[in-house]
Amino acid sequence: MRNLDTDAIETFQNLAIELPSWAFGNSGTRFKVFGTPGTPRTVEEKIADAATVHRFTGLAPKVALHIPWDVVDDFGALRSYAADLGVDLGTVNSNTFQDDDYKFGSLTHTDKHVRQKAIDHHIRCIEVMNETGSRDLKIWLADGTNYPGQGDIRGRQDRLAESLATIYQHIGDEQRMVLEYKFFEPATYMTDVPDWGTSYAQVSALGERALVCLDTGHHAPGTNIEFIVAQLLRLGKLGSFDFNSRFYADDDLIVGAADPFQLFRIMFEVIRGGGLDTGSPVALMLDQCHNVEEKIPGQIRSVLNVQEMTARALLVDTDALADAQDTGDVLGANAIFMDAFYTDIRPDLAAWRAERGLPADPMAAFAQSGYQEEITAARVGGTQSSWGA
Ligand code: LRH
Ligand code: MN
Ligand code: MN
Repeated sequence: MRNLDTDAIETFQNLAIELPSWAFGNSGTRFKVFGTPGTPRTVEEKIADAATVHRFTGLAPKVALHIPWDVVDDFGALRSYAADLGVDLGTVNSNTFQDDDYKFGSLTHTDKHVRQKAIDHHIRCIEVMNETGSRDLKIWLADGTNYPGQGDIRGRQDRLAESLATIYQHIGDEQRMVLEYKFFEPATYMTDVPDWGTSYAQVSALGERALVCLDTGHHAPGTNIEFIVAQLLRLGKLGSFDFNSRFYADDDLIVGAADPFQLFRIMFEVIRGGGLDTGSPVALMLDQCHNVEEKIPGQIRSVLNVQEMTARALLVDTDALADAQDTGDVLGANAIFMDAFYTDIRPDLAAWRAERGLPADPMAAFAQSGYQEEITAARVGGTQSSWGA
């Protein structure tokens, strides 16, 4: 690959992206969820579609589950089913946001019975992880308040800390817990884990197998996300990413669609901080929904975007950059950075794939493969899965 030395090539080859099962189901806005021909009706069908993305790109060897959206009788059998299709089951996402009992919170609730119910759900998720062979439990909470005075901010943090500590005791030696933050939605005044600092404070109190999850759509507009990436890597507390992109809110759009330069800057810091080194603890996951576009190509496009910006970030001449930075050459340093970003590496990536027996153009190869037509014909009857089921 052009201009990449051996180390950079090794880093590049380490790229592996986990796909969210829910990206293959129908999703929409609060106004309408559109059905799409061929949409999976079962967890198995979602996994088959995720495995297809991996087959065409070689980039997506794991599928993340969301519990209870992806509940099956036998998770061990699901693991074997996935393995037969060439993928592993990845992060298990807990869900304490779709139950009437959680109206005023889950792990932070004032009622200890509701807190216990939410804790028990997480313990069930850890049992699922034991069966699926998953390493990570990802916790995102919808907990928060809508009006000033509605809840005791401090008391909610204390209850959160206590609930998390109880769950953490069940995390196995080879397992980890990642805590995802989001500064808004569904709560409107404050959320209980609004930012990386809160997540960092909470997980730091637990132990080394508790880490922060950074969802790129969960910040205030204008936030310098790559700075947070650099800081968390520096602190050894960046556990995982939920990649997506956004124009306005938590839009869950294709990663790199809204702002490819931001994705480049993030990948530069990931690489700089060792996040793509062999054995790195950073899990790269997508958390996206495809409302109006086709889902499988939507996921193919997404992983290719991450690959492309990773390759471009690896093109940065870091020695020259360090020199320019050290000598106060502001414009020189910026030019070195931008040169890499502006380099069109797509022909090199196509050649790279072809050399490895992958389609040079995965989007075109998928379109010509007949897979979409096959699932459209086969998946009739039953209920299509959607975000939330
Ligand atoms: C919340 C979130 C979280 C959920 C997912 C469906 O906005 O990013 O990761 O698990 O969406
Ligand atoms: Mn997320
Ligand atoms: Mn989100």
